[in-house]
Amino acid sequence: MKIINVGASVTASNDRDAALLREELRAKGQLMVNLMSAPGSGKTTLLSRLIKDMPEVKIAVMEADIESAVDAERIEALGAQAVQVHTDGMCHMDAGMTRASLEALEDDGAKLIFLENVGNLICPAEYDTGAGLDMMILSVPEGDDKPLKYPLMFEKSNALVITKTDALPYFRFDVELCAARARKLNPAIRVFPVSAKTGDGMAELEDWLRGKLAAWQAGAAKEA
Ligand SMILES: Nc1nc2c(ncn2[C@@H]2O[C@H](COP(=O)(O)OP(=O)(O)OP(=O)(O)O)[C@@H](O)[C@H]2O)c(=O)[nH]1
Ligand SMILES: [Mg+2]
Repeated sequence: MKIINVGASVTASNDRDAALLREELRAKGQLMVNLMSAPGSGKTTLLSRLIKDMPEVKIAVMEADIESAVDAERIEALGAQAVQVHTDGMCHMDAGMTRASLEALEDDGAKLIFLENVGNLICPAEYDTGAGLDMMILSVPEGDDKPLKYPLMFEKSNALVITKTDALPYFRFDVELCAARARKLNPAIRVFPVSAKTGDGMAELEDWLRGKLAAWQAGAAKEA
């Protein structure tokens, strides 16, 4: 009886597709940000706030969900281009699915493109989407122990946004302890405590994103 594990070859082929996609986007000066979190952590609310707060940066959004178009409708209502992506039951996006989603976006000059990944703290971290930045959200009601229980997403993310800080009085959540747990897994991770509801802490996150976009585009210009 032969038993073979084909998981590694699927991952390797996805990694190649993702690397190619990333270079194509870089050549066009487009920074794609893969936004991951558990369901309901506040991804669409955070994106809505970024679109309102950063009018000088043209933003487009790909909303990946198993069903419905409610998130894309929320983004379009703000005047930004959005495409709703249905994953046919899958709990993550891979590089091929992301390329197909990007092709559905019209080229309206957007330089910052967010992929709101499927709400799930586990599977999305396992697949490289081709994004230039990986960003995750952990919200205060979820608890500060999540880096201990779901380490992979914290290891893979460039930034951790701790959101719903306006709810800190009602939950046992130690922001410093959570940040320390995340940094133990990933010393380079940037941590941004914010409330997308009140706007608290959003300016720091927005400045970081502006800096990352400028660096991404400068890298592309240098290579051209
Ligand atoms: N108090 C508070 N509530 C928030 C904040 N951000 C989001 N919420 C609420 O959290 C709930 C879920 O927010 P969404 O932005 O839809 O979350 P999501 O991660 O996009 O959800 P899915 O796409 O379904 O995974 C909504 O009721 C929001 O109003 C925040 O900063 N503070
Ligand atoms: Mg959403």
